[in-house]
Amino acid sequence: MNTLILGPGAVGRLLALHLAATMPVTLVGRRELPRRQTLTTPTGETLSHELDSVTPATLPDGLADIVHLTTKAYAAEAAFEAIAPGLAPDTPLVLWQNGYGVQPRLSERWTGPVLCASTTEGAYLNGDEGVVHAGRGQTVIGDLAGRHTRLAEDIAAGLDTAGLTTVAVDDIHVRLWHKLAVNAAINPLVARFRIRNGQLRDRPFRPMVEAVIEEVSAVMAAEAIPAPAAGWSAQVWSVVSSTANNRASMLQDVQAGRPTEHEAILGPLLAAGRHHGLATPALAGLHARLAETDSVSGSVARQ
Ligand code: KPL
Repeated sequence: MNTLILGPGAVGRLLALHLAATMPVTLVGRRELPRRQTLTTPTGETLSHELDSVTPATLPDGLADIVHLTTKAYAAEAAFEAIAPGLAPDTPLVLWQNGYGVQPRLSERWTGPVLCASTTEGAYLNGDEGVVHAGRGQTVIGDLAGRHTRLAEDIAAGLDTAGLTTVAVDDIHVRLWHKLAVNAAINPLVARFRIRNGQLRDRPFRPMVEAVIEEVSAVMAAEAIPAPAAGWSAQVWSVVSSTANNRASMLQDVQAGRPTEHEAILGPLLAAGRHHGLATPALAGLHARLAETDSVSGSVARQ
């Protein structure tokens, strides 16, 4: 089973280096990477594999039996469009993006089965040569219409055998919204104020988080997304505590002058709020602020 990993960032290379022990894997990115890639495990061991690395222009047609799309949310559709003409129309596609936007759109558009994955695995890149698996997590996988249960189980079993704890679920839509809700309460604020997650517990940030949670809870209730067992507030504060020392992904993006995933994370909440006639001033303020930051860093990057 030839596996394509489209988007060789941290999650992409984490997948590639796990799967490479069990099947042929090709990385597809904007530029070719060194063939020898190294995985540093959470216990500090290093494992190396030789991986093929190509660009969309040098990818041979018909190579993929399955595609894992692991780009950032804002880059996913363009990246997929660049390789889609060379894929068999029934090729399974697995989406690993944050937020909720790419998933319904590509599920609608792609001719083959589309699955969505949501993961709490922690990883960061170690330059061009490899990836550090910083903390073990869990991955869930399923499709939005519940039509590909068997395929989700097979892919989950393959990832699990490769060493990434994964289960197939029949409520991936709810799982994606839950992750989005927690991300919305943490990521935009830490990116806006350039702080680590744990600092959200202190003044003046705590009431800002509470204001976001209140808006998110109202939107989730209106969308009929069930709250986590402990409630939204407890869920968010528990993630803040367990990731207290993290520089969240959106903060890392802002600090590196990269675009953020604010549209994928806040956009669906704002759209759902509008649809249900709910006021979401805290979410709207964060969205506007991050859009401004993105356009400034974008214009600096373009100079
Ligand atoms: O998933 C995360 C991220 O960094 O994107 C959180 C939950 C905010 C942890 O840092």
